[in-house]
Amino acid sequence: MKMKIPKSHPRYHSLVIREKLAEGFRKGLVHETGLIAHGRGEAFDYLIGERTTEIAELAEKTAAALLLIAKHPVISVNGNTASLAGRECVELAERIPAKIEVNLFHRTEERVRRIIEELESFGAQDVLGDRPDARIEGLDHPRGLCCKEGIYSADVVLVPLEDGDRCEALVKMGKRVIAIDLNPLSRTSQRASITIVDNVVRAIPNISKWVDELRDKDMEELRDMVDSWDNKKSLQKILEYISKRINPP
Ligand code: PTJ
Repeated sequence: MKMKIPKSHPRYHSLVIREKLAEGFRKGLVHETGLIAHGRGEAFDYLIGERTTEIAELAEKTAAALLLIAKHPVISVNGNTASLAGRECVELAERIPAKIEVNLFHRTEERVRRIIEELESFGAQDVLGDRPDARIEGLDHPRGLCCKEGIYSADVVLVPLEDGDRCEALVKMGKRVIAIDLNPLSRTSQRASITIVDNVVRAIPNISKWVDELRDKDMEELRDMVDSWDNKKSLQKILEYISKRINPP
């Protein structure tokens, strides 16, 4: 049952996000384990202060630059992402422009269809994912299914809430992977080309903001920005930031 959350509640924003996800579960968009994955994300969000850090802001800016220089960028959408930031993913895809492909860890045709319909309700067109005709190399289970004209041929893939195996497999295929993951220690975070340690709810609109700001820059400048990105260093900074919050000097 839907809960009405009073605005005065001290954890209002966090509860609204939870409610959105629960609604996504009731609508058949979110897998039941997506609720558990969200709990882990919430814990890390709490540790970073439930806001976009300067470190994440820079990652979001660099991600926007990479999406703008990409030849064939694709946004991979799963159940949690569709439910928490579906509209924002569609807006980002239009801005870049990029293709959207629904790619699920716990794949069922029914959930793929529902997520596509949800994205279409926000104006998305030609969402890929319901007729996979290729495989992510090295993943032989249904989550390896993908589309030739989408993830398979992409040079840059934005993957919010990814599982480590797939991220690694995409990198092995020579793609640059932008991950959004609140857990800086996850395998996804460690393997991605650019890791954004931020909530998908804040990260996607922020990447859109940077796409708008950077779109008139010349390609060389955007390339330099991307080439100078050091993902390991950024993850180290976020871990130092979290440890200082836990153990102030
Ligand atoms: O819809 P499906 O079938 O593709 O399934 C999606 C889930 C999320 C269930 C699946 O990909 C999964 O099991 O993921 P993991 O391995 O639990 O990883 C999810 C990661 O996302 C964890 O590291 C969480 O910290 C992180 N996370 C959770 N919620 C958010 C988040 N990161 C950013 N924003 C969030 N709101």
